[in-house]
Amino acid sequence: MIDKNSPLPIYYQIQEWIRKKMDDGEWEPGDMLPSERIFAEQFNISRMTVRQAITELVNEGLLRREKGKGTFVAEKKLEQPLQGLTSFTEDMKARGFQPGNKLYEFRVTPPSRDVADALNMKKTDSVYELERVRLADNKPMALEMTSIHAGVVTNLSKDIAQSSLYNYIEQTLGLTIGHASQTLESALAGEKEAELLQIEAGDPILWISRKTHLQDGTPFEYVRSAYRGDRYKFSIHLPRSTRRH
Ligand code: 16G
Repeated sequence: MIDKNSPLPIYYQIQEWIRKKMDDGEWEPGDMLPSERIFAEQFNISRMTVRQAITELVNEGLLRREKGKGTFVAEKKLEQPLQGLTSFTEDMKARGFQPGNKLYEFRVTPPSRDVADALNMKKTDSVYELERVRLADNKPMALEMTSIHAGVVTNLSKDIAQSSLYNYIEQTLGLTIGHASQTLESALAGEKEAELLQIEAGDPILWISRKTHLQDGTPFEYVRSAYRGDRYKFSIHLPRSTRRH
C-alpha cells in the first residue's frame, strides 16, 4: 500500500489510496474517514503527513471536515452549464433531483437605488423582494435574494414564490423570458449565508448576480445568489472567437 522507498511522497501515496477507495465505491459520499490517529497507526507514518494528505483533498473538494465530528467523503459537485437561460426548478428536474424552496422573506417595497437602476424603475414603483433557499432533494444548494418588478410580473404571492417563478411568469402570465446577463464572483460565506446554506462561516461560496429581461427587452428580475462552493461547479462552452487581423 504505502511504499516508503518510493520516490512518490508519502502524503501523495495516501491521497491515491483514498482516491481509489472512493473510485471503487468502497467509500461513498457521507461516509466518515478513519481518524488521523488510526490512519497514522495503520500506515506507520506521522499524523502530520496524514493531515497534509487530507487537507489537500479537502481543498480539492473531495473530502469535507466537520468541526468536532470528523472528515467525510464529500457529495459529488453538480455541474451547471452556464449557457442557456434556465430556472432552478428546470435545472434540478433535468438532473433527476426534487427541487424545493424555503421562503424566508416575501415583501413588497419601493426599490432600492441599485434595484431601481437595474430594473429601470421609478422610486414610486414597487418591487417584490424574495429570499429563498433553493433545495435539491431537500439539501440546500443556493440562497437567492430576488427583486422582481411588480409592474411587470404582477400578482406574485407567497405560494408562487414557494414554487417556480419562471413557470408562473411564462405559463400563468403568458410572458416570454428573453435573455439575462450574469456575473460570478468567489467569496467566503458570512454568518447569514452559512446558517441558511448549512455550511460554516468562511467556507467558499460563489455569488452570481443575474439581471433578466423579457423578450421585448423589459428587465423584470435582479437576483443575487450564493451557491455552495462544495456543491457546484460551473461549465461553459467556449467557441473560438473570430480572429481580428
Ligand atoms: C435561477 C436563477 C434565478 C431565477 C430562478 C428561477 C441563476 C443564477 N438564477 O436560480 O435568477 O430567479 O432560477 O427559478 O441562475 P424558479 O423558476 O425555480 O423559481
